[in-house]
Amino acid sequence: MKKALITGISGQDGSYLSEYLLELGYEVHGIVRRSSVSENQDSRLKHLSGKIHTHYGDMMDLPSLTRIITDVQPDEIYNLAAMSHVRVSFDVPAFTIQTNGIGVLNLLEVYRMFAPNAKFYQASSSEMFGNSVDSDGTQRMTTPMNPVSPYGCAKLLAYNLVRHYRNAYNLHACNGILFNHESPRRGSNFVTNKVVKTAVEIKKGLKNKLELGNMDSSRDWGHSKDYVRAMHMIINHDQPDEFIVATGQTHTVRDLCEYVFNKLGMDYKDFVVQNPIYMRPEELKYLRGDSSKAREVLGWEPEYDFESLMDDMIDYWMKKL
Ligand code: F7E
Repeated sequence: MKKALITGISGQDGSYLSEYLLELGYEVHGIVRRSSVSENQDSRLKHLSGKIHTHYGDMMDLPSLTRIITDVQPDEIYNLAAMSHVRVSFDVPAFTIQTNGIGVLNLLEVYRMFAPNAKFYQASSSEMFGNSVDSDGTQRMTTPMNPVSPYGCAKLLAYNLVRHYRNAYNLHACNGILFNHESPRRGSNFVTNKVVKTAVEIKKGLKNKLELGNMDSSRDWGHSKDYVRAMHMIINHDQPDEFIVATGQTHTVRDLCEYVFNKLGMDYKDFVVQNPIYMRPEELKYLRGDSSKAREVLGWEPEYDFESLMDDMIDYWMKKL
């Protein structure tokens, strides 16, 4: 039985990846941080209770990482832990660089010293591209990386550290450059789930407006379930390498509102107002990823498109609220 260790197991991707690896017969371990509201530590993992093993730890706590990796001796390490909110990273830039950058250095050091035969996956991000776009309106492996947020800068540091550790110490360490991926389990302060949840609340008479920031930015939105399958394919490819995971479709935040409100029989223009508190000091304006390498080399294909992703999220909130 293969053993996987997932940092950030309590997040959206951590919970879906756990389910997927359990289905494949893995023994699944994960690192969780202590929270004063203990229910928040494992709210996305409740249904997996008794099936996975969780350990208290933190990316900034080298002794905890050393203890867990030494005890578990994983075959595969998935580093999904991060301060993942781009706008919040402007408020807590040092914390973001520490956790998303130096934290990865900590994990890589423990990995190379205590479990060098394991395979390592790093959750890299399309935010690393910043506002670089090729002339055909796409980001691909050769597109320059010029991040425009503390989050993007930290992710680029981690991305480069993973490549460096692979070459310097001959480790099986790889990067998945994942574009935005969503689901009903997405935090409701990310734009997709915020729009869907609030639109359903408006439909049900629980709210009367939706406050947003920049509605002109475009994102390439896929489903987290499809993207955790890609993580497993990337880490298990013969050669440790870098892969972009994206749908190749892009939509603006305005398109997103239009689709979701229409689906619920409403016009978004009657309810959406702009609030500058949701604007970012520097905005990444446009993302559309070329994932042809992952499709050709790994055989990865997404099952969801933009519409079926949004429908899944709408169904969830219609039943839940
Ligand atoms: O924003 C705009 C906002 O916060 C998307 C993370 O998973 O993907 C995610 O980062 C867009 C931006 O995601 C609101 O300005 C407008 O242009 O959902 P988001 P993100 O910043 O793209 C990347 C790949 C990651 O790696 C990250 O970890 O939507 N927007 N109004 C808004 N965004 C939010 N959150 N809230 C608004 O009210």
